[in-house]
Amino acid sequence: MLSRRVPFFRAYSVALDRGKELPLLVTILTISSLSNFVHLAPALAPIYVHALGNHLMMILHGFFRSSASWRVRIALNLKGVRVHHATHHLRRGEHRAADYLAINPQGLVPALVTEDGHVLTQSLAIIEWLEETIPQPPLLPADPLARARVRAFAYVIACDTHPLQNLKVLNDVRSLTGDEAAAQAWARRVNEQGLDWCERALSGGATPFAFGAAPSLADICFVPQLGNARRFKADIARWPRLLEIEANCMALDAFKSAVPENQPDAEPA
Ligand SMILES: N[C@@H](CCC(=O)N[C@@H](CS)C(=O)NCC(=O)O)C(=O)O
Repeated sequence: MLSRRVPFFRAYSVALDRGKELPLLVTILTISSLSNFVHLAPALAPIYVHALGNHLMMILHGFFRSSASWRVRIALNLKGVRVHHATHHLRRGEHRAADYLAINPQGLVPALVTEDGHVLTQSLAIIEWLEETIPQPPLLPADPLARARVRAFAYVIACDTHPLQNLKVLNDVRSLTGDEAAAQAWARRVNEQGLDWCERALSGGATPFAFGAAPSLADICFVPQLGNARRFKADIARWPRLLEIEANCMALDAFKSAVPENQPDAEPA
């Protein structure tokens, strides 16, 4: 990648990861360097354009493998919102660094920084904020009963499944048992229990997506969780209806470009 090879680009990407003030500084320095080194103008112009563009963009703090970040990436894509990605490597503990705790004191990803600097945390709160500020296409049905059903399905994943298998819980299981195999088995079982319920809730349905003809908050939540289930080597064949809906989701660019492998910080499997 350019940013790995060229020191200036590297400095620029680091600046982007720190927030909005540093990129502005870089922009100003770039403009002043243009007046001194006019011959560099064509090479520096893309940085200038990128930096200015970045000021008009929200920043999504996340991690490629984080399924809560993945939910927000899908919702942003469905709403047609482009963001700058600031990444924090969870295994290296970067989400517990002081500069990230200043953004989200809970030390979890995702966090979304709006164009005017407001910080939003908790994936479902972020998605509901997007829904309220950019209503089209809707991620929740209009009917209150139907909305409650979609939300209940999403909460099975976001409240009753994912929190039991996130990194800090698995680290606790590891330290309590001293046994990596036990931690992996725990994560697999939690995923199987949550997704078994999702399968039961949707089996017998014939719609392309979980709750109808278009993707909703329900699909946004269960698709990344299926990704976790695969990572923890769950027996995914037990969820034929979820797999069928997942295939329909993956036919959409919004879902395809949100997968961990397609993120700027992705690592080989
Ligand atoms: N309920 C939160 C969960 C956020 C969460 O647990 N994020 C994980 C990544 S998917 C994380 O940051 N884990 C770091 C850790 O457990 O130390 C949400 O939906 O945003």
